[in-house]
Amino acid sequence: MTYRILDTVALRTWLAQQPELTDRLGGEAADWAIREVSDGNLNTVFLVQGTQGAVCCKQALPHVRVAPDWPMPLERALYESRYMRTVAPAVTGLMPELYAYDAGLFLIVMECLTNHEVLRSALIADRALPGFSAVIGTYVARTVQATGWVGQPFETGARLLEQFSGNTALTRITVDLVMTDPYRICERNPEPEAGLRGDVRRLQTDRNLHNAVGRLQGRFLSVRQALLHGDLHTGSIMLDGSDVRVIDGEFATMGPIGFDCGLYLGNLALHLCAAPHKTTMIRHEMQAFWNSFSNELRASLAQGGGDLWALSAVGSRGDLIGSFLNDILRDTAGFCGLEMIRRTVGFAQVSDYTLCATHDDRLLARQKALQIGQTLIVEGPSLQSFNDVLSLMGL
Ligand code: SR1
Ligand code: MG
Repeated sequence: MTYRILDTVALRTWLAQQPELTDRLGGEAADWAIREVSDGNLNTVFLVQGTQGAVCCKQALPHVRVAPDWPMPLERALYESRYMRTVAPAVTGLMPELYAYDAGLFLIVMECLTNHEVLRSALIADRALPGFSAVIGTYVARTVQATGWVGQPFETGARLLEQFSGNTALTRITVDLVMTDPYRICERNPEPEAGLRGDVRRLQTDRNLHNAVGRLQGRFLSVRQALLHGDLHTGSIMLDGSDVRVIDGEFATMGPIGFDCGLYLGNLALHLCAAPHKTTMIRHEMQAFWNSFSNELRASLAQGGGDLWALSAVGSRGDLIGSFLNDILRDTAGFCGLEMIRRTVGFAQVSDYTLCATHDDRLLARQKALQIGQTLIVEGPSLQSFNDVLSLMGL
């Protein structure tokens, strides 16, 4: 099918020609209820409700949806579908099921999470049932075990490198928006409010900070430990009670495991800055994430399976696993800091700050996020335990 941007009419026509999807939806095409629910920065999303079932359709646009002047290659949909196929066997029930991918339309058709809510919105509205972070920890540990050099024969990592190294357009977004723009004058950065200008100037001139950011850029671009989700923020997670699903794997790339961990924790930390009265809950979620992630990864690595460490007897592998997890912890702290800063002063900011009751509260929340972010970036390489990470966040 030749590429064209779908509206509800064109999508209905296309769906009606897909026997597997019409069976799933049931009834006649004219009876299906189709509505656009696009919410993210990049793509259009439609929910289609038939008489027997529903599907979610996500199409890549040739530009950034929220910035139409910013061209963006369509291939991100291919990488997202590839990511879903790659990790699905390891994370059954933790992501939507992929039903179909149309290579010409750059269209993903997947399970419709009708009753789920985006985690960021659920947190803001105080509707998130505690315990979601333990599921995310499990999700990250399982994707690492299934795709990382440590958990699999090296041929698996080599194949994944080939399959995902072409996802350069979205990796470019991450390199620019997460690791570069907040630390330089750049027209993509929104004009900071007056009270934040001094903080932003410091971000752009602190040599020590720039060296630490440079180190993290190097880790992100050269450490190929496992297949990352690549954009694991609280807007990439959906909840329905205790049913937790990870969505939006279009930024998938081989990279350092601490990147996924850091982005997730960074978004919880941002929520905490905006809603300091939720300290106990957020601290608990952060700890639950790290416990489930590190315990599950440690247990699976102790069993072996990869070529890495194959020489060490099962009994002595513990030392290597311990130092590997420490490296992940240090990366996690640094990437968490980068995420906090870019979501506070960069192109793609977060709605959590709308929780602040007054302008002054919001300014203080943002300043706190910038301060914690810088500390995590600079101190990250010397951290020894997850408690150290929590302490740097004032927890
Ligand atoms: C131009 S895309 C901006 C941001 O939205 C995505 O969700 C990623 O987080 C990206 O950095
Ligand atoms: Mg997204």
